Amino acid sequence: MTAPDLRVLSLIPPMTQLNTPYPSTAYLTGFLRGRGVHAVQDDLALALALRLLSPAGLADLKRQIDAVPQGERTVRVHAFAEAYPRYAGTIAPTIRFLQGQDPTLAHRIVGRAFLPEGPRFATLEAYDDDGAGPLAWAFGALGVQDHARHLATLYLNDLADVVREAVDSRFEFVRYAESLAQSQPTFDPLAAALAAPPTLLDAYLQQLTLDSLARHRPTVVLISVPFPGAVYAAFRMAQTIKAHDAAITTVLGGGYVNTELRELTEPRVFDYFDFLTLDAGERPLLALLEHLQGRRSTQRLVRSFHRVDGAVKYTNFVEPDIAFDDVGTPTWDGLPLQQYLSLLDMLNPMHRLWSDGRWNKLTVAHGCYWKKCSFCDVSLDYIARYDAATAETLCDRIEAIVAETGQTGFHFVDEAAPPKSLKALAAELQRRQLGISWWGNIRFEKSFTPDLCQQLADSGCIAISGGLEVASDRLLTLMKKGVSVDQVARVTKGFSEAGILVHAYLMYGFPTQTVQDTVDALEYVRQLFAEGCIQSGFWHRFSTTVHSPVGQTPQDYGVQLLPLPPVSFAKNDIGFIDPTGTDHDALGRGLKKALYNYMHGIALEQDVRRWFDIRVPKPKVARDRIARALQQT
Ligand code: B12
Repeated sequence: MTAPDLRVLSLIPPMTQLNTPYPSTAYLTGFLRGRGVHAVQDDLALALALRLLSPAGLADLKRQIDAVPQGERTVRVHAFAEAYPRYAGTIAPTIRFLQGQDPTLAHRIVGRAFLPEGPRFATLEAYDDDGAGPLAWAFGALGVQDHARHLATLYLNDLADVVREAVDSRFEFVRYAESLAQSQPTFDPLAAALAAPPTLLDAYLQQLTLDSLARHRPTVVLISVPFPGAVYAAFRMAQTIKAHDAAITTVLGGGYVNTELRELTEPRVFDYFDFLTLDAGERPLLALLEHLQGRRSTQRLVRSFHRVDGAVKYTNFVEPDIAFDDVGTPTWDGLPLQQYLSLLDMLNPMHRLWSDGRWNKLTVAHGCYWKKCSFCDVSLDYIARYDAATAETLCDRIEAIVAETGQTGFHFVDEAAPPKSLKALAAELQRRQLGISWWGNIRFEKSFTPDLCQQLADSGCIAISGGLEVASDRLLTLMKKGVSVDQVARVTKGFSEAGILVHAYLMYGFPTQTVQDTVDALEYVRQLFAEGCIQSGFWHRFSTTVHSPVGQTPQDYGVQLLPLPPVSFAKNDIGFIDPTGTDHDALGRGLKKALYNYMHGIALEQDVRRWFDIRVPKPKVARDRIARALQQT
């Protein structure tokens, strides 16, 4: 397709993450360029953070605080105002340090006299619950750079607290005003927020949007909302674009739309956006661009919402999606790759990979090859439509991305990368001698043999995460996870022995889960750490979504859904009643405490009951259960 008259700008709204760009605009821009469309991109999440975290940004913050009477300031805000000259003097060098542009500053930062230290630094001295000791001890194991990055991250977190308390209570570095969009049945809260006078952050975003328009002079702006925490800003950006030039076509898409806005009937959304599209963006966009060129009627749009005579209309003229082999190579061209911030927030080794380092993001396949887990949105396209590419195609993409970005780290963003594809990919990476590092999410399949784990490590795999969910064979079967605890033990041991960091996604609160199940799950997890199978983990509280099997056939899981109010906007989470009546909140506290300590190698031999602050039964799992599982092959 040639489209000389169309100029497409793709934007990432605040906030997503600060260490690397969220990949949707890179995918769409790469795809559109491959089809001859003039396409460019900007990351306004990073731009907003850098605008705020600058000497001029802190001066604006201080001015706003000065307008508040002393007596009305919170303790944090007061502390910031007192120490303002030190913040103003340190912000620019600290940002440069976090961008990796001035590493020698680390020595001054770890000296603890350079950065002003607000309340967030108290965590360094605080004793963590039950035994881990002051967090500071962990720095014994960290180098100077990491230690300094952690301190600089605390400094930024202090500033984010001040912004929240003085300027905009909805602000966080990885989500912004999330509650206005997440599972919000009506548009009313968002509409009210959008009608309110702009906060300092809104004003910045407005200016950044106008700057981007001036730079790129687009005729079409694609705004991508992967998560609820990017939605408010997306609407603010669209508001600015429409006020600036109503003739610019605005389009909204991304993971949030694909998940939560499928039943949209709210016409006010179209005061901001001309079109919304669902699922993989490539095919709907081609159709839409043809429409904008007058070559296709609105009746032939693909998976698109628009407004007709004041009502929302959904059109899905069925055309096949673009095969994953043909979507082309994402491009990061136009994004300021040297300006992302490598933050070191938590000492959880896997979370560290999420927020630290500029990873190129790439999918090994579209969708999930398993698509059965009953807690997952298996009915949606991004899970249900499995479509793989050859190892040659993937390696071509990898080579092109390394050549373009100069960076060799890859995060494979699949829900669960397929073992067969990973094996072929590893062989091709080795054959071409591409010295990349990579990590991503997998399922703990039997097919990950120790030999395959070693081959993956040799091809550059440094870490994997996978779901152990509730470590209980009964519940793993009920949730159709397709793995057993013993199998997870053997597979994770294989990865660990190959030198690959293993992170387990853990879940609690699944339908019918009893206190005994939870205690037993923790006992398994304890043993997996003690036996060196896993090094990292995180407990998520189970929640039901409307597109998951639990949300669709709750009776199969022994639970009853709570009715939802009428929905005209977002629909996702849904409450449920579990007749088991287990107090998961109380148990969750114990699980998190235990895991935190296990990740530091602490108390691995002790009875798991010690972590709970409520009375719990003895584990029914034998203390050598995992050791025995590891002896079997
Ligand atoms: C990898 C991943 C992560 C990683 C990395 C996140 C990151 N910042 O890069 C980790 C594990 C850290 C993560 C965290 C979270 N995630 Co996540 N994550 C994913 C996953 C599996 C892939 C995302 C990805 O990179 N896809 C590749 C890109 C290219 O695909 P895409 O963004 O969907 O873009 C395509 C289309 O959507 C469309 N499109 C996109 N934008 C636009 C715009 C326009 C205008 C158009 C026309 C089309 C279009 O075209 C693109 C190409 O086809 C998705 C599920 C999935 N399979 O997509 C969930 C998903 C996006 N995550 C989700 C959530 C909720 C989160 C968290 C908020 C969870 C939490 N509570 O903490 C956090 C937020 C983290 C953050 N602030 O950055 C949800 C969002 C659903 C929702 N309710 O909005 C998803 C959909 C999974 C789910 N169903 O739960 N996540």
